[in-house]
Amino acid sequence: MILCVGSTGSGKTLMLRALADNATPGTINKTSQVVATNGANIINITKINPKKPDCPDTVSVREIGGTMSPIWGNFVEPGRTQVIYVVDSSSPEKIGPSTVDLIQLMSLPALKNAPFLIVFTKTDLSSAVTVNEIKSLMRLEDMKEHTNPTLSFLEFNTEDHSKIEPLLNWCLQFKNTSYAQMNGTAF
Ligand SMILES: Nc1nc2c(ncn2[C@@H]2O[C@H](COP(=O)(O)OP(=O)(O)O)[C@@H](O)[C@H]2O)c(=O)[nH]1
Ligand SMILES: [Mg+2]
Repeated sequence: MILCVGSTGSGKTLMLRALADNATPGTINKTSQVVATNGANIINITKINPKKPDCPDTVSVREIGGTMSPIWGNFVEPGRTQVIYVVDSSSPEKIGPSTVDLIQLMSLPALKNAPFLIVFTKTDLSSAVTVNEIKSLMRLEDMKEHTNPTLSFLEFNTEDHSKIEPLLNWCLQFKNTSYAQMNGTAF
């Protein structure tokens, strides 16, 4: 399962909701989500495959709130977890703590070489720091070179519909095989 983590208020819930709804810009209700996620949400993301409309591609993402960072590792299954790490590009003051949390998560033996995606959120805001600047502040290229070569990067904001598709495609690489698609052969 994909684990979606990052600091409180970084935009995880809205991003996952946009993926789940395949939303168009402006349709994401930003005011309804005023309570931080304290527990863990599981969101199913589905994309209809035009060749097989009866068997949509589905992947489950578990969101875990920023206040639970000390126990993020408890949700990791060795070899079976992928990580979306959300960084709020409009809050430079959170970049330090986000870097520390990321290093701790990445250094878990159970996540060695696990697929890791960093998503820079809220890039629509004028206060947002550029993606290149955050990458350099967090030394993400060094992490990619020395710690986890799978590390990849995307940006996301709720105002730009074109940001949904790349994220959706990254998630769907890890789609669950539905029972209907197994056709008995998987057993
Ligand atoms: N402008 C803008 N605001 C966003 C965006 N994503 C999230 N927000 C704001 O950030 C707040 C926290 O988002 P939420 O998804 O609940 O964060 P979470 O705690 O990481 O799940 C929301 O209430 C929105 O106001 C975005 O892409 N653009
Ligand atoms: Mg949340």
